Amino acid sequence: MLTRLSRLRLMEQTRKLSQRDVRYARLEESDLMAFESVLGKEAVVKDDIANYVSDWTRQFTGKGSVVLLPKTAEQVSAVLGYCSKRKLAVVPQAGNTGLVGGSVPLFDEIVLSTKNIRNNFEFDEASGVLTCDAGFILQDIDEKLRQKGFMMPFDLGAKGSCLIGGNIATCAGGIRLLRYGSLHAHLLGLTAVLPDENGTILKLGSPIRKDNTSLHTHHMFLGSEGQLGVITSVTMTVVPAPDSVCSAMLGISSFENCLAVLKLAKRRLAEILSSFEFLDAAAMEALEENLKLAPLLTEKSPFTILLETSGSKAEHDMEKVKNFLEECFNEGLVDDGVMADSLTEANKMWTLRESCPLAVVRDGYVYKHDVSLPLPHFYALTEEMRRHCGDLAKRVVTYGHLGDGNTHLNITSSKFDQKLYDKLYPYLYEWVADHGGSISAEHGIGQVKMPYAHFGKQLEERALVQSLKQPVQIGIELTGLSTHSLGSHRNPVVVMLLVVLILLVGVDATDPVQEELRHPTSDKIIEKYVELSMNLTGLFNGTTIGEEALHELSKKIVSHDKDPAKVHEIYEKFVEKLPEDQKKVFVDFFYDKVRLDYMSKRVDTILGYYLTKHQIARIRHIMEDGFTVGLNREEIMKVISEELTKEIGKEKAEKALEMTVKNLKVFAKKNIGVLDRVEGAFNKMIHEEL
Ligand code: 2HG
Ligand code: ZN
Repeated sequence: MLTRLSRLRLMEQTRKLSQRDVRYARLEESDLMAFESVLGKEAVVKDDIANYVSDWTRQFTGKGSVVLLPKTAEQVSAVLGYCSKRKLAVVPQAGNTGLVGGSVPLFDEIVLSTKNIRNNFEFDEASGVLTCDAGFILQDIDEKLRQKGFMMPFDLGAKGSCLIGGNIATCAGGIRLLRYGSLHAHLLGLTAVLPDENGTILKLGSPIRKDNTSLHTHHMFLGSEGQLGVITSVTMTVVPAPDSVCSAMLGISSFENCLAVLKLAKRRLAEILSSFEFLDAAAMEALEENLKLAPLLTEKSPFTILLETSGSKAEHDMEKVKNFLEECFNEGLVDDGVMADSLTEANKMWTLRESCPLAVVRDGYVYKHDVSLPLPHFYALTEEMRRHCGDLAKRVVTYGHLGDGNTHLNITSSKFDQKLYDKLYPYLYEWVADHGGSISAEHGIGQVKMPYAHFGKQLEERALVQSLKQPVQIGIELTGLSTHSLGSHRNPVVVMLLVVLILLVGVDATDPVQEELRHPTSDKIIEKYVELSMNLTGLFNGTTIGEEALHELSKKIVSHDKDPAKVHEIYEKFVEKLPEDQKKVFVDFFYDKVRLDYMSKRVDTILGYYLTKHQIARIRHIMEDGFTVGLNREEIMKVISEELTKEIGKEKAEKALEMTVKNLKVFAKKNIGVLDRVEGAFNKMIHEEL
């Protein structure tokens, strides 16, 4: 169960998402005129833009008031260069078929749609290499290629409206990954425009198959969700279209048998196995009840598998599939099954699978999940969530790409239900990370998973990602999609708790104040603003320093995040204006906060060496709970040590605690009195929250 403090933390995160980013300028009439002069009047759209500012699920709607429709990379460059100079926020958008709210404005960003960038299309049959503009629709590309005996190596339900540039930006997976591999196996290069003052046009990679002359920079854009720049053209390999395709639907009574069938299919069908899709009984029910799509199997089975082979010789493939099915029946792995005898029959099978997203939406509201799990845990997640949600959920439905370990767990209710939401998060994502899974398999992070993006990821990896992103994000940050934030979501209670609790206290040669003021890894000012504001108001709660003044101060500090001299100046001006009694209170508390933030980062780094981020988060929850129910320091230490031992074994747990305590002791020595003051403030806050 989520504690009150954990809920507060989530509310804090939600609040972060609902505030306008103060770094960005507001759009003015003169900006629209500038866009019109670059793109032409018809490409600057202000009316009927509902479909651009809302996502497919209609769960995310931004306040953007203009959509730009450039036709070339040069036009994108002119727009981004202009926006960068003017500090106007932009959200890139392709087909807007995403399911995580990643391609619509968070606030009032300009939508830059790539759908009209579709002039160049070149395909070389000898090498199988395609170069085309980012705005081509996946299905249109596929149809063009099929005329020449080729096809795209991936396929997905949204093929009729998703765009190739968006597919690359999300690293789309789909139903044939099992056979042709992920887009990393196919992407050879791309053109992208950076959001800097020059609107730099980057041409990365090349159309040749082997090119090891440099870092494979184009692969950084795969799955980057628009964070790095706007993709305007793509170069990739495609595959010969198969001469024979065979689909079969199987009814299976246990999940264990589904895995046994998968194992056998990989062995017996080997190179021709192209899809292994999964639907549970709840998915079948939703299809029948909400879309009137009847099941194709006569028996109702707890699990349905849709299997596809793609090969070059029909008789040979058919024989293989028949033998395989026979073996499945003989082994008692399959209870019921049909093979498609015609394209119409195959289409009926695929309609069932591809209509699942629509079927669940019809229940009213859907909490969507796209996660990867090691196969033994694939369906255990569904069972766990069914148990966990109880009557709160209308339906707990699972379909997905079992062959890739990618499950789409869709939990429905008739309308948005805060209770169900609170029950689901962060519990579900913690469960996934704890079981060795990924919280985003193929749909990306977007707005939906932003607060959990760090689950299961090593601190060092996130730091590396951040450092790689920085040189690219030299101008404006493309918002909406720029969600892989490194920003800490720490609230002051937790920061203090960590220090107070283990109780001891240092800092090495680096000056903590300078360290904080530099904000070296600051990536989203809004997060900084909310965090700083909350920390300051929390810390000064009960003093004579007013909240308004602290919000104002936070805003100013984060707006000049990159300029330490300016931050100092702001800070000093603020202190100067305070009456004498407040001056002292502020200086003391402010420096305490800065020191503690610094120390807390160090502790995270130390613990991060032994624990994953979500394990650290859990330890923090335990500490909070312990404090909230009134355990003393020794008792809390004991609980933590037991919990750590459970997670990483006794030896490592002891080492992690020893290192943490050692660092905290040094801190205490160098910052005499800080911990006592913080402990006092912490106790006061806990009382107020209860
Ligand atoms: C699919 O595989 C898509 O059908 C959508 O990735 C998944 O609706 C979903 O959750
Ligand atoms: Zn999928």
